[in-house]
Amino acid sequence: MAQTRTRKGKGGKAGSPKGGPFDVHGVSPELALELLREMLKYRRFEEKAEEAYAIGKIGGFCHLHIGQEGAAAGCIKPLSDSDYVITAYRDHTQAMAKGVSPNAVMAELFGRAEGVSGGKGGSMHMFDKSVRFMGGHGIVGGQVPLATGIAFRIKYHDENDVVVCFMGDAAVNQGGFHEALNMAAIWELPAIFVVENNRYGMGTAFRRVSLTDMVEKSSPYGIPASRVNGQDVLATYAHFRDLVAEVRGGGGPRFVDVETYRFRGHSMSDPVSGTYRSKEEVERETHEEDPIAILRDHLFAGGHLDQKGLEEMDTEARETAQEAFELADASPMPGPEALYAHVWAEINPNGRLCFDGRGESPWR
Ligand SMILES: Cc1ncc(C[n+]2csc(CCOP(=O)(O)OP(=O)(O)O)c2C)c(N)n1
Ligand SMILES: [Mg+2]
Repeated sequence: MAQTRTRKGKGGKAGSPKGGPFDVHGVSPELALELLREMLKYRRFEEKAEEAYAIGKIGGFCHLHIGQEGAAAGCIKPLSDSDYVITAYRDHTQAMAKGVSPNAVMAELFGRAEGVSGGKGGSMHMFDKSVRFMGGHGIVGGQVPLATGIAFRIKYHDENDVVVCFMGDAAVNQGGFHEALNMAAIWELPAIFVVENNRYGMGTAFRRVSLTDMVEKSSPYGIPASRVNGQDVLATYAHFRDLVAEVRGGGGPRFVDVETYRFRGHSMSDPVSGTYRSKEEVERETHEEDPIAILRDHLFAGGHLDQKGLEEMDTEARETAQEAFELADASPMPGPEALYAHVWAEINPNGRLCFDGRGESPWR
């Protein structure tokens, strides 16, 4: 299923918050406003993280999701609480979309004890099984076989959940991707494999490393594929709403090429543009294909949002990010005992793998 790119608008005009009919992909105005609120929260959070990195509060690797918010909001919103999400290292906003608090994500970025992974994971390793967010994985493509494993578990226990597995475009050339898709296909597992196709793996354009189109990558395994414009969050939401229903209904795995664009460099150490992509391209994409501006303009045009409403939403998003920054900064560093936590695994009397004598498996 191919979706066309969204009509571009200039936006910014105030309108009445009580507007006329709004029927974009069958999404209600209330839900559209919620998606805008979510995306603004992710955008302001990432900008705050960028700022914190620049003043040395965050160290090590840090990959921002700015520009790709539509993928996190649109693909995760249709899921239920008990569904699973797993992703690569560009994971801050997916963690928040699945229910991790911005405070716990920011504290993790700061390497603090109150971080979602106790300060030991950092930017690439957000993990919270209580909301079924299964990471944050630094090895390109490493999460794909894990997703197949989670989907196998769901089917084995005859449960009704689905797993959404995000990956970057570079992951589809990893061996594990192909093994994992094949197994998911033959066992008809409830998995949706999602490529957040921002066109580049670090400085390498996808077209330079693949002679075939992204949507063809799952065809050797018989997995139905589709493509959606990730900068149009309403189209993305509607597409995933339908896919999740099909997969939950026993339809087997799906593969989706979500077209998006990375507005920043690959990580905090890279420039926004370089020899691999032009300034003009970055300018065009960031100005004309910003998922937040596109949805804002839809809502303005339908009269469901005005400038004042937008500013209120934005202030709220900035306050959330600021609070996360301040709490993270005030949070203690992990104590020396953290060195020994999550190191040893044991089998408990119920035959389950457990850590630190807590009698629970990280996977339940
Ligand atoms: C197996 C493996 N090889 C190489 C790397 C180094 N590396 C880190 S990110 C990256 C590019 C990945 O690009 P993509 O999958 O498109 O994700 P994006 O950064 O665009 O979100 C590479 C090659 C790695 N982490 N893992
Ligand atoms: Mg990429």
